Amino acid sequence: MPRFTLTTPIYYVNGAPHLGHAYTSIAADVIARFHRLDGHDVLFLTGTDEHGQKVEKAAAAAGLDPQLFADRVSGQFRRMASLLNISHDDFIRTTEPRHKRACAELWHRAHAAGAIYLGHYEGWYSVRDEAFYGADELETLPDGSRVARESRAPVEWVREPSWFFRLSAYQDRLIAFHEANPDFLAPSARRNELLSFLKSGLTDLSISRTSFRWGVPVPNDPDHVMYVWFDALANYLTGVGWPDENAPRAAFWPADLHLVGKEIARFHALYWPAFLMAAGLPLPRRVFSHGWWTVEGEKMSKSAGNGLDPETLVETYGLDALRYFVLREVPFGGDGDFRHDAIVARMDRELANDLGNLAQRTLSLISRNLNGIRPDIGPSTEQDAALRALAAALAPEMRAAIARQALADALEAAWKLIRAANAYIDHQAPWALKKSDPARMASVLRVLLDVLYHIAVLLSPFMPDAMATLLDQLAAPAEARGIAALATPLPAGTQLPPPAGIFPRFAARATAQAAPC
Ligand code: ME8
Repeated sequence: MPRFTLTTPIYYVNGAPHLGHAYTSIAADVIARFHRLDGHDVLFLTGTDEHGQKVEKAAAAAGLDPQLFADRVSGQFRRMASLLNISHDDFIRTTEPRHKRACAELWHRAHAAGAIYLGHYEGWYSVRDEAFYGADELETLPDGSRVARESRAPVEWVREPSWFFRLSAYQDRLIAFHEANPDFLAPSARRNELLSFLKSGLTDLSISRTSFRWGVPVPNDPDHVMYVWFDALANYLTGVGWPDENAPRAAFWPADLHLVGKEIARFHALYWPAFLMAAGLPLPRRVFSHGWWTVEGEKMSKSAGNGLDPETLVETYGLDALRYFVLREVPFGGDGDFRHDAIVARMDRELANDLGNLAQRTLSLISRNLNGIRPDIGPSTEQDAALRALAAALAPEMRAAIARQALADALEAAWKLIRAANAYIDHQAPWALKKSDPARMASVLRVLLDVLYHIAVLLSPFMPDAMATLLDQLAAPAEARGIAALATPLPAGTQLPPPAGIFPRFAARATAQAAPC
């Protein structure tokens, strides 16, 4: 069985989860579910990033020991995953012993390869971004303080002994790697940015700190803790059981896909490959960096405290509508602004009208006119064949889109079929055929059932609960819910359950509350 390993970033525990984190997790979940549906052996990793000065400071501000603080916030991320129906196989916490072991081993190997040396660090550091900045990346404010130009985070001058990673020595290999693997970092605009950064020259990277304690200790130098990104990136190895070569998941490395937000593309497409090269480990196959959600034009962030709460969003719109909307509204890779009217419009127009009505009309005609019995496949007209061909093309089309992480394109392919099926039902008018041509009515309804079957299976990664309900209504047995099963028509003669609506209009959602934005 082909394997597929994918990851989300591990989220910092310095604040509560918001829509931005939900977004990456939902996108990764859709990709993981699609691969499982396609018969792959999937390893889907997520988790929390719990070390660093930012967490130490947030814990102090909350009056808590950092571990207790991390336990609490990590628990919130775990609950977010469960609320969003995220089907991860593991949840990695960087404070776990298995992770500290992986970090120490990665360090050892890079050190043994001569890629790590002891020096002094001096420079501008932002606690909030956990990053060092060059003077050219800063802006001086009227009060004389400095901030990082892009993130607006304050920076401070830091001087301390530090272990360095010899990043400069990897510059040529990294350039050669990116040139030989043009699909490694997507979308391509980010790759171009990265290549010009790479070609402008790399300086060695400070990878340890002595100014705070909350981190993984540096092997053989306990005054130092590891730089949080060295620690964090290693989580992907922790997740496959590394360095245990006999770990049941050892064969799941290298990862096929790291999904990340655009602000951390550089860490994943530059530092991470360099660390792995130093340790003599295979590199991941792809990094896809998506865009940012804003609320009223402002980037959501834990530091700014303007994040939309995933729980409120789920209560207001329903989980599957939220999952659908965030992936449909914005081409994956681009930025989006979350607007209440936009999600309501899509719920009503696309979910309730286009898909909900198609299912409702088909299933209630079968219930009323055919006693709810699944009809046989009849003689095929040209229109029947055209619609069936469109349905049969959906799986390969969605598979190709998902392989490029073009999640909105995958949804558009499904909607092309849904719109064609709506045009077909209007044109064939099966409700008018009951007396004049009942055999043709049954054939038309059977074509529509088969289209709904394809749609329900192929949209199930996006909307697992709603599509499971639709598959129940189609009486599709559990073993007929994968992509390979679509090649075999469901047998005629099965009794379908009484039809019930799948997607209520927004106004009809009994639990609808005040809009969160
Ligand atoms: O960066 N829009 O953690 P983090 C879209 N711990 N996605 C967003 C978003 C927004 N407004 N805000 C956050 C870290 N995200 C590190 C990662 S990985 C080895 C270490 C998503 O809690 C997006 O995926 O700041 C982004 O990259 C991630 O959350 C950052 O989460």
